[in-house]
Amino acid sequence: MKEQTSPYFLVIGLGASGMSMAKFLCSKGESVIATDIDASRACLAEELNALGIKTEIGFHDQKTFNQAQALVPSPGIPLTHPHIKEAVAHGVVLTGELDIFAKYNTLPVIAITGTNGKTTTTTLIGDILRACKRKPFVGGNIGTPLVENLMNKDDTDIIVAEISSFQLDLSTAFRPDVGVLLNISEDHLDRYASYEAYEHSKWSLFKNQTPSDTAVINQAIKGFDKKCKPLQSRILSFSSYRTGRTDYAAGIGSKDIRIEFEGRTHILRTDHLKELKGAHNRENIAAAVLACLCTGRPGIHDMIKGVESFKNLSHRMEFIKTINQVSFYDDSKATNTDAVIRALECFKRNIILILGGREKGTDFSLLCRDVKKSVKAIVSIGESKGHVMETFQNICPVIEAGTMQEAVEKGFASAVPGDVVLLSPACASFDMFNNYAHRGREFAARVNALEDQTND
Ligand code: UMA
Repeated sequence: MKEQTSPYFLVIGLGASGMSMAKFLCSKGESVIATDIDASRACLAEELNALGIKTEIGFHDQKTFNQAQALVPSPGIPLTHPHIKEAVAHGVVLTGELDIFAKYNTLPVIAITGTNGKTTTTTLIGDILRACKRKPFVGGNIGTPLVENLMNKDDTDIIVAEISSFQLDLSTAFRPDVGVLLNISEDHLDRYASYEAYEHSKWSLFKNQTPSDTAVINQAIKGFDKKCKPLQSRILSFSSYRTGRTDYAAGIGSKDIRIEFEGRTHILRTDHLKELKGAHNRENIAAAVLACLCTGRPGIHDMIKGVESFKNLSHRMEFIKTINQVSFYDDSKATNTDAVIRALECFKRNIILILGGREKGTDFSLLCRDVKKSVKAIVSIGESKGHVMETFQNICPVIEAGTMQEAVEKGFASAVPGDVVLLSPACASFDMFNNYAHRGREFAARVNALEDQTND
């Protein structure tokens, strides 16, 4: 392939995001070079080469970075990467999926961010809109890059986008018609200089909104009033009844949600929703319903049908099975402490907790109060074993396990009938697995193998 002389976009990383981005930019007639540090991505590079895209695989070349018109890093690549820093210092523009998507997209966008519940709420909004006869494209951090919709438009009439802080950090122009901020708690502190920097990233979802746009925000987020002040958007907030405030668009009780929207009140019963249990899911429902109400007044009955059709997602409090009256749950998606607290709240007691993995600046002590209340023993896995032992050894028995098989077997051995063995690790999975889904599948496989052994 000949030397690239014209201005080009450098797509960095050939995971889901980078592959779609390289193909999309190429389809728009842009010159593209794609690079990935991992030599095993060579087969993916062939697919791009066939489209005329030059690739640099198994290495990153500083010269290629410095001579680019713009860098498009994949969201998982830190912006402190030395090659990126040097190129930016040379004046190379940094951009990302959200801005490139915003430039070409013509459809209304609902964008959802938050530390936890993003995927559930994004899926739920998709379900509600479908029940209201809309044709949503559901993508973003949830798995399918947004630019995929620009390449295969079909009959989509609205975009529902799960957005991560990493994606927001690369955006200057993204402006969703409806932005949803579910909650903020400690996460990704290996990537951010401080918790405040992470918070700032999450709130930046609204920074380009105008008075014709809507921000759906949880009142329980720290600094809610102060952070809302500079926003230009119409604000629809949701809150638990218990706070005593009444200036919300959705009030959340223990069995229902009261929606006040444009002069009308709707009461949504939630106690029958088996797939959306817990206070955190009532928040997700409230946010989803408010976001959908902004999309052309859908009928409340259709919206309720959409909520009722929701099916629980894999690796989020997913029931695997019961063996000798011990229940096993896969909550592998719980990669931060707040998500683990939500999981513990669902059972309240008799929990054997499988905890640990690759830390992200994780402060395990945030779990101490809930572990004291509801956890009988911890089985610790992964790189964080020492930190887990140090934090919890005076609270409950901590048992170390080298593999997921050992973790499941030791968890089962510590349990008595009526107990729950819960994989809810509070950590990333990359020390032992390819991703959280791989970790969850391995857990389920080991539980199934255990059942076979106990039946022998
Ligand atoms: N790489 C390099 N150079 C480096 C480092 C990495 O080339 O210095 C390469 C790797 O070899 C690999 C690629 O970069 O080939 C990986 O890029 P990536 O980590 O961005 O992964 P993608 O597969 O592109 O997935 C990304 C999101 N990943 C992250 O934000 C970490 C996915 O979110 C998202 O679904 C996907 O784009 C589509 O939009 C996952 C995630 O964990 C689910 N998100 C975080 C979260 O939810 O907490 C934010």
